[in-house]
Amino acid sequence: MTSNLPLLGHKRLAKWVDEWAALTEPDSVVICDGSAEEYERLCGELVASGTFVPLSSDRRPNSFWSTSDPADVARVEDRTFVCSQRQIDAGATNNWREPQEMKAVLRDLFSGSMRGRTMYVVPFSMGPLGSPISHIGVQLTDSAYVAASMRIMTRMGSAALEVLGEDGEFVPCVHSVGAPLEPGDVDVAWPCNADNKYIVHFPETREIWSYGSGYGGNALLGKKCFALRIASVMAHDEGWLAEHMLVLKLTSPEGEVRYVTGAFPSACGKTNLAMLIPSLPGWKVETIGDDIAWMKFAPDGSLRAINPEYGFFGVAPGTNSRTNLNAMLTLSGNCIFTNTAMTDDGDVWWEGMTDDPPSHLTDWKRQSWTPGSATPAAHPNARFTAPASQDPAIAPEWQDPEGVPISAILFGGRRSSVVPLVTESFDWEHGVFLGSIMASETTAAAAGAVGQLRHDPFAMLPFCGYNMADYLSHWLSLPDGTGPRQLPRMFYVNWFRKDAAGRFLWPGFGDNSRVLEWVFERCAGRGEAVDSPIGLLPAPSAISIDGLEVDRSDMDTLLGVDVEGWRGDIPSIRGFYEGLGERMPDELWRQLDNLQKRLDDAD
Ligand code: SAT
Ligand code: MN
Repeated sequence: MTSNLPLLGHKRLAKWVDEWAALTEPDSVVICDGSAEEYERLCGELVASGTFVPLSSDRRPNSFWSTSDPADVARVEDRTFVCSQRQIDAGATNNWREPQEMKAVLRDLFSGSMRGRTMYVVPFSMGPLGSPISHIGVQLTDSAYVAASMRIMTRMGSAALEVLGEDGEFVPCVHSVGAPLEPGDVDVAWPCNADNKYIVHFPETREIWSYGSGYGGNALLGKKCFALRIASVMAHDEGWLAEHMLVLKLTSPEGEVRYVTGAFPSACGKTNLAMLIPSLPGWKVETIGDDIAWMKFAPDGSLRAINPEYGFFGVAPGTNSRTNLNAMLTLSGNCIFTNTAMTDDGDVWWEGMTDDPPSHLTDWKRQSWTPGSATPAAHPNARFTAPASQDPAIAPEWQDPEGVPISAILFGGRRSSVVPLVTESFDWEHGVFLGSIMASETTAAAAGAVGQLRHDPFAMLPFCGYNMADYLSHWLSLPDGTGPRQLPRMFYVNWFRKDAAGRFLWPGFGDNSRVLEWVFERCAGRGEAVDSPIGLLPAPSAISIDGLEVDRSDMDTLLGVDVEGWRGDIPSIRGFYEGLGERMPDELWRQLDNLQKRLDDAD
């Protein structure tokens, strides 16, 4: 075995790498330095192995197209485990196994699993290097695709090792695609072990072991596994927040600035909202992050957020210059595309990118495709991996190690009925209640049925690394810190309301700035609100519809209280709360009873 291990001055790290190399038996071990030369070398190897197809240097310079095994296209929630010592600490919403038992199963699988491959040692910082809010991880992986992607998605390489020094703390992340090569074996373009996927978290020891998948959140372990599941546990224990939230900067025509976070489930428009071009004149939205926020209270009482990531792993289908021009510009080069289609002249294409598809494509299964074909050219969960720094709307302070002060938190899901365009919570506790009753129609971001309504509190259902009831208590406890705390206002939004004919009532995208304006005005102590059984609603005409095709009666539906609809939701919320178990906080049960009473009184 060849290796550049002597470069590791961190003894615990070197020992850990040695142990895993001995178990997984790679041909060689390479410590990634994060340099451009190394990235070029990795991409060259991926082209040689057929994983990457280089795109036309005129159309997408320094960019690559790849397609996965059709059995490895999304996060696998049924194969994702939280292995705390006690099952109750993983809670009702996580798959659980006794940690030592799970480790025994996985050790067998990892044994020899990197044979014939290189083990990359990928040091990375989640968050700006050296920020008091950042943390370091080190991922071992036998996938060059993952190592290359990690360089886009995280601050990867020697700089992260330097922060670690000789004795720094890191979250150990082990990843194998589970496809060892014996002498004479020919590799495939997308090695994986489709029938044996395990995405496993050991919250108490802050470890991640991932086996069998090479796709997205299953394999780029800094993202959902570390920055959400493990970090949510760290945040709970240490009094901060690791959340599935975009972070945006909103500037009014008068030049006033507010920062807003938003929790939305996967594939519900976080990237679009974070890069939005307001239809309202004079307003400006800039991006801090599009998927994850880490937040801590600063000594002055403000809640400070950083984006722990360095790139975007965004849903491609539906993205175009009308829905998200800034994303399209971000994708102009230096990107990896996975499971999109490829054009005959070496560019990418996906459903919704242009009004009419090209006359011929290679689809995500690498088959010839023509318009009218029975299957989509791009997989619905096709993704781009793009450097955040290329976003024309990236805020200058997006890498500020101190983070940005948050004034408002949005919660939202895909709800074709019942939930209004926007509601503000009465207070913090009611805001936590609104976050806890979020529900959303499922999307292609996770394997399984699409379009089914499921409860997804704070958009964290698949990402909370501990008992969801404890998570909700953690949110309830935040006002009680030592010293003054400036708590953000909370809003429940829904861009996805439809009429009886199935038509979207709200145009969304750039017009969501009209809702952001009201949020901004509320934070500034101005915007007008009216009381309702479900929360504070914008006063009629508080949301501008100038220039929209939306008429007043649509607005009445969008901003009205569907008393019967809400009452219809209550049994399912009760059932969900009951399912969360004995640790479910009394405050939220009381909130639910109060909502029921207010709805009954409204009759
Ligand atoms: O988890 S992924 O990063 O693959 C996609 C998502 O669910 O947001
Ligand atoms: Mn996400």
